[in-house]
Amino acid sequence: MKKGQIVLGALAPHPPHLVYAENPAQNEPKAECGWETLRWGYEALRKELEKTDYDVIIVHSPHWRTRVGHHFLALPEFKSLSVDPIFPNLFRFHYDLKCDVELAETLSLRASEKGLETKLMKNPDFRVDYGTIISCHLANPLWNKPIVLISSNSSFLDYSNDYGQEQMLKLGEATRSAVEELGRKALVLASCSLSHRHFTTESPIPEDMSREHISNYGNYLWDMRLIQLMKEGKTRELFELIPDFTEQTVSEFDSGSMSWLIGALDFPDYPAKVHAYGTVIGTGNAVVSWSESDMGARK
Ligand code: 2X7
Ligand code: FE2
Repeated sequence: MKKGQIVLGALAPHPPHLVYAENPAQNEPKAECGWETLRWGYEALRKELEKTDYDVIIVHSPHWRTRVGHHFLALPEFKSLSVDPIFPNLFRFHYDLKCDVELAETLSLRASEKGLETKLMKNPDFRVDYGTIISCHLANPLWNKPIVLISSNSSFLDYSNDYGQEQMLKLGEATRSAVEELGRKALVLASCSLSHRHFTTESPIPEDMSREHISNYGNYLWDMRLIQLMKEGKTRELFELIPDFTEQTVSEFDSGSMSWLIGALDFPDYPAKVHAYGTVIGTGNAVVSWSESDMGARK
């Protein structure tokens, strides 16, 4: 069997507003428009994916939090209604998701060999979180690729940033080895925002873009600093900054999604493609990709 490979990795944020504004048939609430910059960024990512040969999506989501260990969806299909608990007015999405169980099991095994606590989720009634659904839908609205979903373990919060970072690097390495071992061509998605201070009230028309902006200048500067490092291919510096960034901007990076992505891609040193930066209810979000072809272009 040919050795597998991660063919593209992306920072793929999941504000429910983006799916709401796209009006897919699966989502009950309907919008007029909204958050175009980010949606056009996802459009650019999808164009890139059209040219990319991949057979599975591996996603790490901040909204499937597990207290003990790293969990993996491990049944062939999950079908239900996913509702955002904060924005049920924007996101009630009927999903039907297929899983790559063999890859999930191998990933879990490789992670436990590295000393990580792991568990396979085999409850058929398990409801998949909105973070997963949104990132997967925006990257691949056809839903024609199987998914491996990884939970976010709360090691950053329960132990320390250093411990969390160490765990996520191991999980990233385990992800890469499982993909290589099974000969998969994988798209990996870190489903998270950048800065995460948000407004506590919503405008009467959620998609009224005259009300949308970053929550504060400090968070904006932090977001730009991180994006600059991505553009310069400086993922080691980025990795080192994650604890400070997370603390200052209450970022979802405390879920480990971004650290896992960097680990899975083995600290890419080539420039990332920044498809978009935009705000959603005051949070900072960027659609960014690292692809095998970008790396090839530089070598
Ligand atoms: O979960 C989210 C998020 N990460 C960003 C913005 C708005 C809502 O939900
Ligand atoms: Fe979120």
